[in-house]
Amino acid sequence: MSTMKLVIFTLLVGAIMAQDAGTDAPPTEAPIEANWKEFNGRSFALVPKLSTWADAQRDCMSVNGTLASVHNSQEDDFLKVLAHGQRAWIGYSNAQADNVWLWINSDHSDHNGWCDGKPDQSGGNQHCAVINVSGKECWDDQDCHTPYSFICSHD
Ligand SMILES: [Ca+2]
Repeated sequence: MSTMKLVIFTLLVGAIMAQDAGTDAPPTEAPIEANWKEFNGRSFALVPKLSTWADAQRDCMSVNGTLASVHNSQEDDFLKVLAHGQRAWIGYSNAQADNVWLWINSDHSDHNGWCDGKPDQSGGNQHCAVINVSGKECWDDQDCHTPYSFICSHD
């Protein structure tokens, strides 16, 4: 009798494990697709996964987006709220030349939200833009290798 119970228990555990194996991506993998939020005809997603700027861009590209471009102050305000006031990478970089800030998706937007005195190239190695710096709701240039959450966009 106890052998029979053991067999049933084993079968049950096996069935539960088989069911688990069939579920989707593990919770550590942020489902960016599920996070898209519409704003004025564009889509943005906060990804709360601490990443370098390059890794963030690669993750955004995996869902047919890029790190976010920002077209105007309305979008800028929307993103600051979307990021819950926390620092987050956007797709703005001067990696090619110190005085030339470019959007990673080749947008022509000339909007920027730099904090007073920024970008400042502090330490000489800051080539990527982050929003919500120091609770000031504006942008700063930071070392692209710093792990931050990030915002993707697609049009
Ligand atoms: Ca800076």
